[in-house]
Amino acid sequence: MNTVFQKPETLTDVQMHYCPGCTHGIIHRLVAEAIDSLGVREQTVGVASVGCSVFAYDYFNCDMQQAAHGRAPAVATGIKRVLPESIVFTYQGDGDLASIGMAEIVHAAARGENITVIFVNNAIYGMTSGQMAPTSLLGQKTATSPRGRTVEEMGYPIKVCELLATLDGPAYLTRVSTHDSRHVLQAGKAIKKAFEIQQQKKGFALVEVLSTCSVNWGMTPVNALKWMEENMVPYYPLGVYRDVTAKEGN
Ligand SMILES: Cc1ncc(C[n+]2csc(CCOP(=O)(O)OP(=O)(O)O)c2C)c(N)n1
Repeated sequence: MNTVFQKPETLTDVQMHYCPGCTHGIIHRLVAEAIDSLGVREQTVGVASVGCSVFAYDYFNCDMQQAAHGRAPAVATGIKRVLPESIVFTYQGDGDLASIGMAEIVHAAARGENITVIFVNNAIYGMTSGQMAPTSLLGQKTATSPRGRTVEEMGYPIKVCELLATLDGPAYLTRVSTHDSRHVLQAGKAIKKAFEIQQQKKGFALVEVLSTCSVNWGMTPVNALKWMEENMVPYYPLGVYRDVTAKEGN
């Protein structure tokens, strides 16, 4: 019998702790598949951030380092500069990357650090039970915006890909989604490309992956996917915001 589907080598056997309907697990798998397919597991170092994915070091079967909240791009910068032949990625939520870690990511992108950033945008602080994130949508009810986010009180949600695209440093910026299987496949391709960019020493690559948080959104897993498609995708348009390889015709 042929094996047609199996766990990627870059995932351990540890059972993930994610809530039903959360797409962190799918995104872990896509990252692991990309590392497997490029054959770089032995030289890869992942940087786990703080948030629901804090235990990523238990789930990825490669070298992992834990960073303080928001500081993953700085930790990744250090690892990559000391070990330039390694493949270094960060895995960060939107609270981690776009709130406490905003300065870190902007400067790593501006420096054009040759690292891969997986940015999981679920529009909320998941781990700490649903406070408003910089990416929470207008009108979105969270623990700290119980009547819904308003421009008057909280300002506008931050579009990270668009913001980083104002810098000259990044080599690859793209936004993908996990709301259905077609988009999950596209997300996998983007994540693989973000690792290839690093392999080719082209510089900073970030993939923003729209993700669910059904428990803190107060929805069933199915409704959370639908809400993501109907509300997050229109505000956070999917697509490529920078691709230096496009100019080269690759
Ligand atoms: C210095 C510091 N401040 C605050 C916290 C509390 N904290 C832990 S996770 C988190 C937010 C995580 O949200 P996000 O990055 O969106 O990831 P998610 O859990 O949604 O995947 C916060 C504020 C902390 N651990 N350390």
